[in-house]
Amino acid sequence: MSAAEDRLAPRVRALGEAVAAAEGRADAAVLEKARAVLDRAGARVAFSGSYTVVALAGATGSGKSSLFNALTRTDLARVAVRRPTTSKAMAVSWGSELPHELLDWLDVTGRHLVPSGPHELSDLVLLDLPDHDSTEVSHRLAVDRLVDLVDALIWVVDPEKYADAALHDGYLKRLAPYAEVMMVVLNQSDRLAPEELDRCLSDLRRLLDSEGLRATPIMATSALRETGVKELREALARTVAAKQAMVRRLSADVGVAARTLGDDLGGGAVPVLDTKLRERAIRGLGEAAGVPVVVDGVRRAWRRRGSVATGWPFVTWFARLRPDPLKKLRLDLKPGEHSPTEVNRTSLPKATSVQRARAEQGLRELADGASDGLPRGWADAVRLAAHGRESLLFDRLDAAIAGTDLSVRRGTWWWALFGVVGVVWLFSGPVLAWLGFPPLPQVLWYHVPVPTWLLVGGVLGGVLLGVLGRALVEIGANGHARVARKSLDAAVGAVVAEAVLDPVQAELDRYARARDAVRKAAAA
Ligand SMILES: Nc1nc2c(ncn2[C@@H]2O[C@H](COP(=O)(O)OP(=O)(O)OP(=O)(O)O)[C@@H](O)[C@H]2O)c(=O)[nH]1
Ligand SMILES: [Mg+2]
Repeated sequence: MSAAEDRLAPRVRALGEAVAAAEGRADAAVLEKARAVLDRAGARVAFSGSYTVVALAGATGSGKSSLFNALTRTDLARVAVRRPTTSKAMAVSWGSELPHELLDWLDVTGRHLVPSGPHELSDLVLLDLPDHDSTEVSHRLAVDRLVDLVDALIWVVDPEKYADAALHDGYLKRLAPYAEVMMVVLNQSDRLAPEELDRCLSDLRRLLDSEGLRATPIMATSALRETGVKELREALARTVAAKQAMVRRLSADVGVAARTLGDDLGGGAVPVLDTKLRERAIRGLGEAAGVPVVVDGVRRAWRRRGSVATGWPFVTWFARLRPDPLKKLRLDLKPGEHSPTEVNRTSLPKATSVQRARAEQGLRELADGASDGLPRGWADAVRLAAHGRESLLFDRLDAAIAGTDLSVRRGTWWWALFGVVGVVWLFSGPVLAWLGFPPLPQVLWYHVPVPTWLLVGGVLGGVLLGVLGRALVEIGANGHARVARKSLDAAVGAVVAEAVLDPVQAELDRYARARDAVRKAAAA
């Protein structure tokens, strides 16, 4: 097995991967052509990979059928002065039996077997094609179809029409990637003087070179006089013996398809969904879903619960009258407070049109950033990935917020301490009196009786305790708001990742995969 043959299978696989990845994103016609190459490669290898299929193609009257007869030493092909003569492709196969499956795939019904002797051609299927420049559309279609399928092509030209645009612009230029599996034969050489023939051949060579066909050999023949026919048969025998034509042809097919798909994929850097883009999307969607409202609710709830627990009892009665901000949002409910049949949902205000517009703007920015420089089909796919789950996004964000532990249900240990100290402080006097302690002896301190000091101290101490408690509660409220913000950001982040960022990343990965596969498929 040759190196080219070794490389063909992985390259065909890579092209298959690239096509699968680019499905629905790359240009439909480009994908269609690549799929045709994949089908062709699979079928060609399956049907008699040991045969080499060579076709004689060219303008009408160049002498294809005459050369076909000369090469096969038969008169199977009809040769005539009337133009065009050949209307259907005909095949001759050398060997002991006809490769029917291969000929069925080629859709060539006229088929003949030429028994091959020890010094004859074998494993060769030679086709005589109709004219490519025909007035008959069916001829041109048959030629185009078979030019795409055969392993090697012999272009038969004559001294008048060897430079015709129909041949060069219609076929040869675009077939430059197949230069190695083509040959150009200047037939009817008997009609030229030796120096004219030399001039024609060098003119033809120059033309082919300018068209990227340096690797395509040229020969001169006369089917009429049988000059050059032996050399052409030997060249064919070498092509068949090398068993390279099929692989080279398919390899060129894969290369052309991969490069065309590669051009469609573009060559810029694959966009990266960086932290900045991710964070901006999470923040924007979190804000639209009400995270700041909840964080503020946590701060206010902590303040309210803290002052209820630490304040002076008669102050706390008023505080208790105000509804708990989190309960109002149906957040931070105790297990029993959820209706068992109800989905856990917040009563956060519905996103306003401004918030929604900002969320959409965030998604758009994300999609634009993540599709920067991508070809249109891929940019559309990235946009679709970013917006695809948009209709469910707010419900899922709401559920994520409802499910976040805001850690404000439990108070903190020093609230109890403040409560106890406050109550003891408040009731110590009456309790002492009620217990019937003997009145203390009149003691003066700085000319003021000690009980007065105690009363003033008690009042001031209570106020101080209240101020201290409030300051500590405020610090706690801000701290808890920060913690809640973190938990909420994480919950929102998880939803945004799953519904927006992951699908976008998957699309970028798919693009990178297509680019990578196409590069592997193109590497001959
Ligand atoms: N002088 C000369 N005439 C030739 C040669 N080869 C073919 N002819 C003549 O050219 C005419 C066309 O030959 P064909 O073999 O039918 O040409 P073709 O390319 O098969 O033409 P289509 O089937 O119409 O595409 C016939 O009259 C042949 O006799 C040659 O080498 N020298
Ligand atoms: Mg013919």
